[in-house]
Amino acid sequence: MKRWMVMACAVAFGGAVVSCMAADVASSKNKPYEVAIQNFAFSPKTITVRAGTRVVWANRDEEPHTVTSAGNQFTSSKALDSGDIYATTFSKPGTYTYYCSIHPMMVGTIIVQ
Ligand SMILES: [Cu+2]
Repeated sequence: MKRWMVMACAVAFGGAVVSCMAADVASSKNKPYEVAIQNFAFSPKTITVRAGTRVVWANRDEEPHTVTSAGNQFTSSKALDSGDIYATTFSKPGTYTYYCSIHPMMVGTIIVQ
């Protein structure tokens, strides 16, 4: 059972290492959705998820970045150092835009259905 969960995580995230995910996958019918922060961009830049989905950002750059909600639509992160992860759950449908407060050119959108 445990091995199956680990494999499911690897498939869901394309092999990316997200250490905290096994429990979330097991306890939620909505799988967490990972957004990579790399090369001074959020990737994918725009995602569409179901209400109740946990979105996980992973800073894969060598620079610090933030996940800052435009208009305080959701709780923003603190500065994420290289390798840090930030996650929050989107429970209400809507369009959520965010940016990096250190590099405001970095923007992303989460569409919650
Ligand atoms: Cu940044």
